[in-house]
Amino acid sequence: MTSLEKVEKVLNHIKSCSPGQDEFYQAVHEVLYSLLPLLKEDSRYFDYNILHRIVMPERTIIFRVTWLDDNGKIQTNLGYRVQFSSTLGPFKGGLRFHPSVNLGIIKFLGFEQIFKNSLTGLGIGGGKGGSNFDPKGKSENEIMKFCQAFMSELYRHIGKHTDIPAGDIGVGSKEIGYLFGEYKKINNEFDGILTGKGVNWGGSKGRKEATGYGSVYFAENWLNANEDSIKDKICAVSGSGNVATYTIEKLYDMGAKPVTCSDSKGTIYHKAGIDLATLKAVKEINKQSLEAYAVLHPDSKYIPTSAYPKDGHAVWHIPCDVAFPSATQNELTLVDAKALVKNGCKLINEGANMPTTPEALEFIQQNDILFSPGKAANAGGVATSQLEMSQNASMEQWSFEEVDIKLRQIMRNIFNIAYDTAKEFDHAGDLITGANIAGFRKVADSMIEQGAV
Ligand code: NDP
Ligand code: 2IT
Repeated sequence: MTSLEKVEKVLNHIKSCSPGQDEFYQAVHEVLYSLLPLLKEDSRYFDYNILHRIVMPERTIIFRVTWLDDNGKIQTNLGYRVQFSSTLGPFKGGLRFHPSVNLGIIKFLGFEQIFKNSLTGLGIGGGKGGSNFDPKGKSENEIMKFCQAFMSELYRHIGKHTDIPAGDIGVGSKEIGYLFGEYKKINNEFDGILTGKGVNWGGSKGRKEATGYGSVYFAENWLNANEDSIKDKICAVSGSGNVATYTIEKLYDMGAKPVTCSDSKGTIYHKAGIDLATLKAVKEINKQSLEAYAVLHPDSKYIPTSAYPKDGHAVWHIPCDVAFPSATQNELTLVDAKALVKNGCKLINEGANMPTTPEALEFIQQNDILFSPGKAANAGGVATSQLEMSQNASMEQWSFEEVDIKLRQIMRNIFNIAYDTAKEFDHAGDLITGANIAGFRKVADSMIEQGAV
């Protein structure tokens, strides 16, 4: 059997034993195919059955979360924690609270997290969790009640040497606070079992900003390698949550001009440049739709989803030099990729996890445009989470500047390893291949060293 046939066999196997998990198949498909140059030259990965093992979570926990809403009614949601790989360290990865969450989505995120965490060069395994709970339209009290109910089951599966969750979509410092409080109450222990904590009670300075800042540092490295820089670039950013907001903040800091942001209801195009203070006030503080931004800035344009191009997203049809998809999976389609290329975009830098569809990726690879895969470009968040764990373990708190210097260095290292590995396998400039092989090789070699477990 050829390497390709063996890869196809693994893919068919996961489809038959875990039906209906499209996002998970998508993530596995992308990673496994890009490993072919490595698999062809090193048969050990087949001899030790690494592919079949690595696509299977070490442990999958699904649980019921029951809580009381403000009317005293009993509500129920599903909770998940997929502990994918502890080869390089304790399971590590975020929690997502969004109505679209299901096992396939948590598995795709957990699978990506294995290789992302490996690329950081830090000792962290991969995992992900969350719930189909929708925080939108819930009162503060209901969010707190839900978080407490979620932790009343999750607590028995996590620990500072076992599994350390953090935030993701719908889970920010507020939710982490409620989750932490409940864990502490149950265990009677003040422990670093979550990251993204408040800076007054064990959180790291710079963690909130880290994913967005890191994404821009990654883009800068990629542009520098092409004798260019982010300075003066017109940038299209999607999303308006944690990653998008701090991407926009860092873009201004480095002399670029972000002109867009978006949410689940629409897109803002502000040619003069997104007003960061308004964006934070509308989304972070008031939790409004971006329509409110356009009211405050009549020179900006609001495009509701009903006016999006067919099979596309308005944000990618606005001319830009660099695109930062920073909202969610599959938010940049073939139609969008064609518009970006047509408008002369130089770089697509993934801040979100798997925002680009497979068809869009294929088109991008056939065209003269730089691409940064999310598992490399958005790794600054989880890397800074590990810096938080390190501070918790030593009972220290580092300054914002210290954390930022380390983050910049980590992003440079990730870029270098993805870039050099692509070259090593005759795929110069293809950071998808470079990041996947580099991330995989370290985990797979370590699995071989740790035996059949
Ligand atoms: P937030 O919850 O802070 O923000 C998410 C943003 O994306 C919001 O603007 C939201 O719009 C929008 N969004 C979410 N789902 C959809 C959807 N189905 N369609 C359209 N828009 C959507 O999340 P984060 O900023 O933390 O996460 C953004 C992305 O970055 C995710 O892919 C996440 O996995 C990834 N990521 C996050 C990291 C982190 O540290 N937080 C680290 C690495 C990656 P609305 O406000 O209308 O809901
Ligand atoms: O996708 C991600 O890397 C995150 N949501 C952050 C995970 C973490 O543990 O900080």
